[in-house]
Amino acid sequence: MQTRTVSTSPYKDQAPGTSGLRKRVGHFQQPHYLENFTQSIFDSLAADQRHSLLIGGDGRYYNDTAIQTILRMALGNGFRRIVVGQHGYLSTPAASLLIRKYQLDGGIILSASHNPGGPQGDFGIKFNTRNGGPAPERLTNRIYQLASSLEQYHIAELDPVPLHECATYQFGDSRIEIIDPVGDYSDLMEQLFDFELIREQFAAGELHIAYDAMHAITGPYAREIFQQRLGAPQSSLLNAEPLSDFGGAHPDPNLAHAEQLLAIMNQENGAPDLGAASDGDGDRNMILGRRFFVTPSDSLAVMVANAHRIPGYREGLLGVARSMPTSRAVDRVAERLEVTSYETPTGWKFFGNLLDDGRITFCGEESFGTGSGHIREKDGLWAILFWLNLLAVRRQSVAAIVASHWQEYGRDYYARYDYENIDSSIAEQLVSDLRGQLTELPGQRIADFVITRADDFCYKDPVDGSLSEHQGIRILFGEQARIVVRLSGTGTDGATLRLYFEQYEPPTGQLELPTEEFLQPLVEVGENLLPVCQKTGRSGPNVIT
Ligand code: VG1
Ligand code: CO
Repeated sequence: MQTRTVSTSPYKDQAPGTSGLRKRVGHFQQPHYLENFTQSIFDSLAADQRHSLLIGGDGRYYNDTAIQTILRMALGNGFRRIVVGQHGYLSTPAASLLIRKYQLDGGIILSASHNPGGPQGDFGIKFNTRNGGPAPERLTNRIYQLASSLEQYHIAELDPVPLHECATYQFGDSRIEIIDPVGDYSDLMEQLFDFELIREQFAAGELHIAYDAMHAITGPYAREIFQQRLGAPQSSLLNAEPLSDFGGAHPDPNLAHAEQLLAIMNQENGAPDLGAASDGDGDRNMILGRRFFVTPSDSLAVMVANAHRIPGYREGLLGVARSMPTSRAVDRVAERLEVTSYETPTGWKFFGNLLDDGRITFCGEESFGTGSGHIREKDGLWAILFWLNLLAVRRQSVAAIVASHWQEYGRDYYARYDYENIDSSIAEQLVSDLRGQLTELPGQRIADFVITRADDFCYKDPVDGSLSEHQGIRILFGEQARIVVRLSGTGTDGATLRLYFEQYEPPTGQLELPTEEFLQPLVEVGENLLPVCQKTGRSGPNVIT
């Protein structure tokens, strides 16, 4: 095996965002673009962390080509053990598990998550460290710095390695292992949840699920888990065949994009008990009951409140964490359970230290992300199995479980407004104008709301002391309500402005109103503070979740 060192010149735009480097496919196809970023990842690692590597992706367009390049570069950079998912497939949660289970130095996951795929779509690359979690900011900053001045990369001369069968190939001192991407993950799920109980209820026709893999990576996992191991009928799975363009759709499990599933769950008669979907790389989840949507923030709170009913979590909880824009519903449960609730910036990388340090058991984000200490990524199928297990134990509907939760803790009405692809300079101006008013806002009254606090969220990691500043603007209206404003770090076109609205209603209040109606006055306050429509000429957000 020959290795070549290739001269290159740096790209200045290789800054990882909330979850890795994401660009249009065409952008990645520029000469040396992928190679430069990959070399920068390798160069960012200490010498003793460059022995073993996991590689896989969500099967989107360009996955195959990129994997072959990264494989050759891993060999060219002296990695001794390289583990690859069969067909190049690995969901993000499975990748996290395998890094941990096989004690690898890290992993490269090829995915742009919920962004559309195909030749005109998006591609992405992220690096996870030894603990199985996304590279922390310290490392992503270093990767960016290295990429900005990179002059060469190393690559082995090699024919494409066949990925369609599980096999081992030896090249000099290095070994490439093509492994089953599904088995270990399914085994872990079987340890955490009561598969026997779910299987019995499926067999008796007492429990039904509709699961939409959205033509993304979780199809093969769902077949193994729901069909093979739990005995659900084939008809419970939708779009379970991974396609490189996700069938032309948006693999984003929310009310705007999972139309087919929504139609099934909204049927007058015969809808399944649980409707669920995952995103492109399998780390997100959406939970639906019959004509009922569970907000991800409520889902996290309900899961924490019911953890003692699930085999993997019977021993009790260490603590919980939520990203700052996630509603405060889980804080109420944590308080009742007398455990700490941490508030972190957006992005799973901030949960890693809390999990590693034994401070939390569960964590989640409003963006359809929920997870626990079983791995170091959010985990779509895990969350769905948790709910399935809960339905089997409580023998109640999703809606009834959530309603009883609200009756006990009150309800945090919640909505996120996304204004996608707006002119970057307008978006930045809007945010900086608001930032400029932060000191004068407290004490001001807008309609029925009095601002008690306004700040730019800054997080000090309690484990390593690192500081992350400017993580989003919080406008607090006492304990009653909150508006959060931040710019997305995962988009590939212009800027996406996110506005998060949340208002609390106590158990004695009105718990069953439509979210839109209940939040309308607060949304108007938002438009008053941040005149997005006025400044962009839009009539409203593109997506409301
Ligand atoms: C979005 C979500 C964030 C999530 C991130 C990655 O980031 O808001 O909560 O962690 O996507 O999820 P942003 O910066 O666009 O708001 V995934 O499934 O795309 O890895
Ligand atoms: Co994702």
